[in-house]
Amino acid sequence: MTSVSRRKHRKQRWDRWFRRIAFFGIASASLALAGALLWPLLPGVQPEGRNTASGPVRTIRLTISMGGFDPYEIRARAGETVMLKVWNPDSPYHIDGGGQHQFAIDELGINLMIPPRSTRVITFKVDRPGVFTFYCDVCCGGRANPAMVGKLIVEG
Ligand SMILES: [Cu+2]
Repeated sequence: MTSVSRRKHRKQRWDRWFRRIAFFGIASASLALAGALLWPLLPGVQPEGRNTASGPVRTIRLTISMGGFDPYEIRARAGETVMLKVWNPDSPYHIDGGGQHQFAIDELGINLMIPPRSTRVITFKVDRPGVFTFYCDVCCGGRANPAMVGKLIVEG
């Protein structure tokens, strides 16, 4: 091998390496970007769940409408932070209470009003096990209506 061809050979090898490194660099950067964008869409991953509360966070979704609570029974564990998202699909033109609903648990000092066609989020922590009644008292006969009452079951 002449020194020229050796130099040429070395340069080719270097080019190959450079291309390989550039390829892996771009590939991993794209993967990282795609991951960062898709991460919040994965089931069970709640971007809003990344809050400052210590300990596990449980996200519960609930619908309240003229038909009542769905689900009407929700569960959590003592010590967990519960992030409750309450969706009210009713129309604002409802003659009964203007389509507004409530989510209240007296024992826990929770009293949330959910305007029509909107979601309200409340975060709370229950330290003790127990069965807590939640209700809506602003429509359809209120608490006297069995559909407007539900249960939060906190297991120890
Ligand atoms: Cu209601």
